[in-house]
Amino acid sequence: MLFTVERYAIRASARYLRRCFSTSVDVSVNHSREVAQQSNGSPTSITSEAKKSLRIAFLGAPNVGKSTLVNQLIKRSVCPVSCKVHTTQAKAHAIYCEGDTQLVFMDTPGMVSEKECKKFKLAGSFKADPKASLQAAEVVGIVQDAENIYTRHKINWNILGLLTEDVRKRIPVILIINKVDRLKKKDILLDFVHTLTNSKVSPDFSDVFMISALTGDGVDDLRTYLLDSAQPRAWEYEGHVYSDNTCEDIIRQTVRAKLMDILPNEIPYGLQVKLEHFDPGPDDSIKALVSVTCPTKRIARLLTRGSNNRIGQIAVSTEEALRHAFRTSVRLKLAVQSPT
Ligand SMILES: Nc1nc2c(ncn2[C@@H]2O[C@H](COP(=O)(O)OP(=O)(O)OP(=O)(O)O)[C@@H](O)[C@H]2O)c(=O)[nH]1
Ligand SMILES: [Mg+2]
Repeated sequence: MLFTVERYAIRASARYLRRCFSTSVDVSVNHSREVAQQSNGSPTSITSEAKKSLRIAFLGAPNVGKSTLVNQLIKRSVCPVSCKVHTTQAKAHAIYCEGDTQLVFMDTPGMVSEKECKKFKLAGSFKADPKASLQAAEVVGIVQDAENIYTRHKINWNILGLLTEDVRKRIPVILIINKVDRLKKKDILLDFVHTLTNSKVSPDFSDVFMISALTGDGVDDLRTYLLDSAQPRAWEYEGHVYSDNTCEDIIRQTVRAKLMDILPNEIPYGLQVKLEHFDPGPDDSIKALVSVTCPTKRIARLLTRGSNNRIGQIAVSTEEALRHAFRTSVRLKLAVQSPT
């Protein structure tokens, strides 16, 4: 172990306390005209010998906040986020450049067992993608949900299964305790971090971070740590690229995530979301038409009728997220379809 538990618990808590008195990351929507351009760094002026890079995979149980964290780290909402499980269905790269350094974050679907995969009829990517991301990673971040009293003190078994001896020797593993904003008593936090780091089955964590991906608390520290850990190497992506997904994928996934946020129970999992029309204008603005096909008329009515105008709310919140992703003006139309 690089640090004793006590030492890094103290370091981590000091970091946490410091953050409690500092201002949080600004995640306000930026309307500047900038599609597929990083706002920071000027890659063309950096020689390839001076460049540094790091690939980071995030693993965690479903809904712990992996995608929220990736979005905060790259300062764009490119990964779909919702309050329900299984929002992320396949791995995606999100890229952040600062000065001479490029960080490639790998967002992954929440870890599930073979049994859960079969039970919920999940795509093969739920099993394959965390493993593939781990293979490609140079640092792995295990994300734990501080709010979940049932799971916060133990590392998910499916993750432990992937962290073989070989992987543990090859890749530094960091522990990321997320959703600390949900804890009223901070001593609870130190208690379960102590349990996690002392557990015989846990890997030897290189460091521990206590963060809130939602408010941005602690995320700057994590980003700085990763920037400092980057290796001299050519960049994997050109400096203007911030996702390996297309704009079309990001639009479709964001609509799906907003449907998951607003519709109850299992309903959103049965909807088909399709990008029908995508029109990037000459002024960099984006117009898009997305169809949402419902399995029954009743579900279509749930979206379109009633005083709460669910489909209108979804359009507004999707546009907001997409403006934050693309940093340009976005006009979105949603068409609800049902069987005739
Ligand atoms: N209070 C609080 N909520 C958070 C935080 N981070 C994420 N969330 C919320 O947790 C929920 C799940 O976030 P996601 O980022 O979609 O989680 P995920 O781990 O990517 O989930 P899957 O892709 O389904 O595995 C969303 O409602 C987020 O707003 C946090 O730091 N604090
Ligand atoms: Mg996710």
